[in-house]
Amino acid sequence: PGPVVCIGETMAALAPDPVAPLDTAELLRLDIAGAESNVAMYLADHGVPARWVSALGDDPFGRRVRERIAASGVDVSGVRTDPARPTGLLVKNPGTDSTGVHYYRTGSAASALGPPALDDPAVRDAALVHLTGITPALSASCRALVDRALRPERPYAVSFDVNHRPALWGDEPAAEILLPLAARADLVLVGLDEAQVLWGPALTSADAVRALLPQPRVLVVKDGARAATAYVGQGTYTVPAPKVRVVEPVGAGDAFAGGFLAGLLRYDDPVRALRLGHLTAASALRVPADHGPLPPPDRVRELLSADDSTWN
Ligand code: KDG
Repeated sequence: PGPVVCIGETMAALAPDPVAPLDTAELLRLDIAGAESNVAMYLADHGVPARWVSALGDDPFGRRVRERIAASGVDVSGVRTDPARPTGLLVKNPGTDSTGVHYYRTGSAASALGPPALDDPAVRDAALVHLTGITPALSASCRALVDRALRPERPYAVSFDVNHRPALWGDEPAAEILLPLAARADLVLVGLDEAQVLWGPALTSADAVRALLPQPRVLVVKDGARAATAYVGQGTYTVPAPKVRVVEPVGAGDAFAGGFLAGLLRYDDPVRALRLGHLTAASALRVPADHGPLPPPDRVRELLSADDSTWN
């Protein structure tokens, strides 16, 4: 089979180090941030061939993003350089309860992506295309790209992480646009909290989300630090999340997606896929950056085949 092709924007990211609010921070660390390339990097960590398709500016941030992702073992041959537009930038503002994000990405190279990106040979041989709800928020052309990737006659399967980013667009347009897109995907990942924000407080259980989204063959509903439930065909599988000492949560959803997809592709077993999702998310939760190191392969194998009582 072809690679998993992850399409979406990745930016340069600045975050205060040591952690402090931007009002008082003196030093900022330069990193990269992008949901879809995070998924590609975690897939590569798990040995699954992954390709990231996007556009970057012809600037130092763009070169840094490309090199960092390539160094993680992801194929970046389908990433275009746009000489007319800059690479986007994200700045993190740590607060007492949560981390705020400030985007400087309007008019970025990736925001000019559109449906023609899907005609690139880098996409045409995909076994699976991974998209997120960030992309339709970026521009009309990006929304058209996602819409076209989900056309019924597509030659690849599509996984879609709802990934609602309130800082990019309001809850209302997001709710209206993301639900029909998710309904057309083969595999959907969504947080229970995010489903409630988007589609109503009555969605208090994974089953309620499945009732709202009965179409995708695979639906994964993540209930934060508690558990994740996968609906696969007629089956329902719930796996509790391991306890983790959280350093910084951003990137954990992408890590979960990378682990889950790798598990499903490798083992065709929803429970192992959910476990690999949780284990990979834990790697992101333990570090300040979006991408953290996986446990050693022996430990991963041991946890995947543990019985239910030792798993948690
Ligand atoms: O999923 C983590 C992302 O939120 C982060 O890396 C930046 O892609 C990003 C976005 O658009 O918020």
